[in-house]
Amino acid sequence: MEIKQYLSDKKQLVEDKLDSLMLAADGPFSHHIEAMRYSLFAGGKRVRPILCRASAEAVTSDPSLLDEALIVGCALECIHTYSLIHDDLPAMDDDQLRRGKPTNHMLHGEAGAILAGDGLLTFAFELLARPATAISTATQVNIIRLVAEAAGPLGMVGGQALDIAGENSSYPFEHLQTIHRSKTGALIRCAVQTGALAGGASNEQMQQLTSYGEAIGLAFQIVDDLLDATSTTEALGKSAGSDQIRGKVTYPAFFGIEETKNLARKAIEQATQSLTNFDAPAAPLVQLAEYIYARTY
Ligand code: GRG
Repeated sequence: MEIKQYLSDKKQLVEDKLDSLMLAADGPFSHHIEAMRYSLFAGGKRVRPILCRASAEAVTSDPSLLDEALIVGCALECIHTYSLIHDDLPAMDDDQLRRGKPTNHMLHGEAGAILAGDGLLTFAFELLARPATAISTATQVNIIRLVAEAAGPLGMVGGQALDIAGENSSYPFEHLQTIHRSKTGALIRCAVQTGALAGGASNEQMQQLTSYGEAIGLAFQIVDDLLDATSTTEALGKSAGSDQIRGKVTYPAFFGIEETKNLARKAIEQATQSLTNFDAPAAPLVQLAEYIYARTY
């Protein structure tokens, strides 16, 4: 299977599903919903929903379970988009460009962007808690708990707090790993875990997919550090070189570019090794790991 084709098919699936789930920008809340839609449909790679659905595919071929996983993936994309809107605010990274377009607050103002992020975060949980027929209420509650943990104070939000607190200071490598695992890795691992849960994975499959998710989550952020240090604003669609400007500790700052590439490779190998007990339906997960390593934006 050609990964480019797989990614483009699944990206379309995600776009269509997000469009069908997302509120329409009309009525009294139209400006607020327009601000949410602006960033949600600004051209993201949709890595988290694609991973969520691919993880379900590794354990089931039941179309209604795969659709549940896709909805969970769309909720994760709403959370991811909120995090980018807030990360770009003047109080945080103060960025003007995201996904090659003006950042949310440039168009909708700071208050509008804060509320667009708040709206997306809350709407994600509305999606996760919707009446579902294919999965049990217990599975739904487990998924909601995993998402809240991954997005919350010991996950993405906590990681962002540590990242900001650590600007212009030095700290041990173990602390950098904690930041990477929580700020970026937690939501990616959660995409894999929740897709597996929606698909009805066994405990053993959950353990193996969790190891896979942890490894690709770390690889994703290592590659992000590399791209920030080596790529251009034009290629990334967001400001390149910002880590150095903001005095952030990164993998390249610790290890240099070449060794950082080796460490990303090692994380990808760890990820694929976690999948050795899976059959052909897990092939997209192997290729997605390679895509995360080779991505250029
Ligand atoms: C503000 C609560 C809060 C959290 C922000 C994730 C995050 C925490 C900030 C984003 C900063 C950043 C550049 C992190 C690096 C990894 C990352 C999440 C990159 C962007 O994700 P992609 O590449 O983006 O999946 P697209 O645009 O393709 O969706």
